[in-house]
Amino acid sequence: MSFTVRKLGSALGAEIIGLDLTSTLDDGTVAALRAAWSEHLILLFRDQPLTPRQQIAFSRCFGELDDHAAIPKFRHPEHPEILMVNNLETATQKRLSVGRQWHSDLSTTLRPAKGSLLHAIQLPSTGGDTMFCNMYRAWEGLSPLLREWLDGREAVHDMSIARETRLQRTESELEEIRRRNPPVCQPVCRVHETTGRKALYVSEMTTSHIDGLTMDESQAILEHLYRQSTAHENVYRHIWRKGDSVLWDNRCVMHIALSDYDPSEIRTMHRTTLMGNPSGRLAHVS
Ligand SMILES: O=C(O)CCC(=O)C(=O)O
Repeated sequence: MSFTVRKLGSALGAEIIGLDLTSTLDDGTVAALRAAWSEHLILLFRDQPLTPRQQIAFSRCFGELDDHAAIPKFRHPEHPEILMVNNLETATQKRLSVGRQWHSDLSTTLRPAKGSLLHAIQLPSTGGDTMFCNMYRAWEGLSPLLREWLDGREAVHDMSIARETRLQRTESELEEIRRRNPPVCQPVCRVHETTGRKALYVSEMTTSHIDGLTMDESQAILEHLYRQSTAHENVYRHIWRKGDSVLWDNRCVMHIALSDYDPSEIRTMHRTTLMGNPSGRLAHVS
C-alpha cells in the first residue's frame, strides 16, 4: 500500500495520507511507516474512526503495548491496552485535567513509553489542542560546553510533583503516590535506539532535580532546558478533528495537553501506549 507524507511543521510532525488504518497493512507499508516515524517523530492520520480493537491492532505495528496496570482507573473496561484520556470521570462525574504540563509518557518508571497513539473520539467545540516539541533539537541547540556537562548526568523523575497532582492531593496522598511509584533517576540525555541520535530527556511535569545538584542550582538549569525545549520554533501544535490519530515518539518528543477549551464540554481520547526499553534506576539506590 502506498501513502504520501506531508510535513506539518518545520520542527516535527507529518501527516500520512492515503492509508486505511482499519485494514491489515503489509510488511512493506509498516516498514515505510516506521521509517517516516523515525524521520518526523510524530505522525498524524486523519479521518480514521477506529474501534478500540482496530486502534490496538494498528498500534501493534510499532511494538508491544502496555496494559496500563499502573493506572487501572483509566483503563478501558474491555480493552486494557486502551487508556481513556477523558476530562470527565464517568463514575464520579468529577472533572479531570490530564497532561497539562510538558512531559514524556511513563518517564517516572523504569520502562518509559516508547510511543503513544492518541485517537480523538469526542472533542470540545473549540480548543483542546495538544502541543509537541522536538527533544533532539532541544539537545542539539545547547552549547557544546553545556552538552558536555549534562551528558552522562541523571535527573530524578517523580510522579508526585506534577502540578495537577499536587493541587488535588493531600500530603499523605502524595506520600502514598511516591511509595507506590518510587522516584527514578533517568539520563538527562538519551540515545535513541533506532536513530542513534541524542535527545534531551527532562520534563517540567515530572523532573524534580538533576541528581547531585542543590534544588536551586538544579532549578536554574532545568528552567533553561525547558525554555530551550519548548521555544516556538521547536514546537508543533495539533488542532484535533474527530477521527484523528496522532502517534508520537516519547524518546525524543515531549507533549502537553492545553486547557484552551470550555471545561464543561466533554473531551474523550483513547490512548495506546508502546512499551519502551528499560531505562533508569530507582532514585534512592546509589
Ligand atoms: O489529551 C491530550 O491531548 C494529551 C494527553 C496526555 O498528555 C497523555 O496521554 O499523556
